[in-house]
Amino acid sequence: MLNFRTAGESHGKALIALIEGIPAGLKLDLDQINSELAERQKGYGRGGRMLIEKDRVEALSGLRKGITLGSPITLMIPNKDERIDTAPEVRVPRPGHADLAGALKYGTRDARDILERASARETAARVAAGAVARQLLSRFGITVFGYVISIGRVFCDCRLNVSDIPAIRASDLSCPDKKAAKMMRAEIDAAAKRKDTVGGVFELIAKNVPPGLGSHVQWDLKLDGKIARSILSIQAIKGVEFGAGFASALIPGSRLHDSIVKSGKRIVRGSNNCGGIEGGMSNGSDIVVRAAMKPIATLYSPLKSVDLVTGKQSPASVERSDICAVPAACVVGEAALSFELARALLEKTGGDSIREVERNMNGYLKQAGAAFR
Ligand code: EPS
Repeated sequence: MLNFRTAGESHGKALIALIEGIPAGLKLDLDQINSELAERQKGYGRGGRMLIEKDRVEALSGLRKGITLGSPITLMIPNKDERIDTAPEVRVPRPGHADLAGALKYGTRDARDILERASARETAARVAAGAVARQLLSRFGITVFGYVISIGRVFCDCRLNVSDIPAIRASDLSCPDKKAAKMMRAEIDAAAKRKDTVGGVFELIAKNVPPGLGSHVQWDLKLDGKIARSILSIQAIKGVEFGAGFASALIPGSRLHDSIVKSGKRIVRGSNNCGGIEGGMSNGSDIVVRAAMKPIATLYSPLKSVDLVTGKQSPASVERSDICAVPAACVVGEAALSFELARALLEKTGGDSIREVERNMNGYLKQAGAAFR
């Protein structure tokens, strides 16, 4: 089964992604992975760390002449800001971060032991793993992209498509609506001036996903459940919704559910309020997921906290951080969605080599999916 693990601390030697289950015979473009990593690093509102790092992968295993062998793939991203042994202790936990819960759990008074791994720096490794999954998906014509819908109280009222990807990438906020992006920048500047931080919402879309990925037969096999878990596990994500999401609760069934329409030989849907997933399975429509990111927990005007050594009330520790990291989280979200879709695709098709996967997929599409393509 396709899976990945990450290792590495924020200021340790490196971050690692270990990916198992990618079939043999897939040509991996490392430049493509690096460009995803660069995308994660950009974004208006990012802090000083991004000026230090230039994230790039080194492939340590799983490839021969740039082609996957079917064996575990190890990707390493070295940290330029490596100083874990000399970095100062963090004795006053930051509200909203993993500091306090982690310190209590591990019985330490130095939250540095916790934050080094809890840091969103770890998401660089997730993006590397997701970029590998994305290359597998593109063999099957599946595209995943995302964009920022809101920063703080500023919303972009756009519905974007694959043709908008270059404009999304060209935007420092992953939002090609120039008017909205200008107001988003102002929202970030205002937060910075107040010594505050700001969150937002991003939307992810997967196009050309064949129907029948995931399963209705068991709770933990449902595709929406798997995608939601993966996205909710991204640092600072507090909410996930599919299609009409929370608004589904307000709309009557007669208007919410997506009619099934015959169009020539094809079966198409009248709308996509379900976000491309019904009964825990992809239904052939675009998969549409949104995620809400809370504001970054490190505040330059710190909240009340307690010194874990003296036991006295004290302002929370201040670490170098970002004012806003929603565009970066959007890239991590794309990686998470890509990986879950690649896993679901391989669960459907099986196959040790990419040719075997293609053969199985083509057979399946001939039987069931052709009507949807
Ligand atoms: C991040 C690296 C971190 C932070 C941020 C994300 O770098 P440093 O802690 O050295 O400044 O910029 O992490 C957090 C916001 C957090 O709360 O942990 C990165 O590479 O994305």
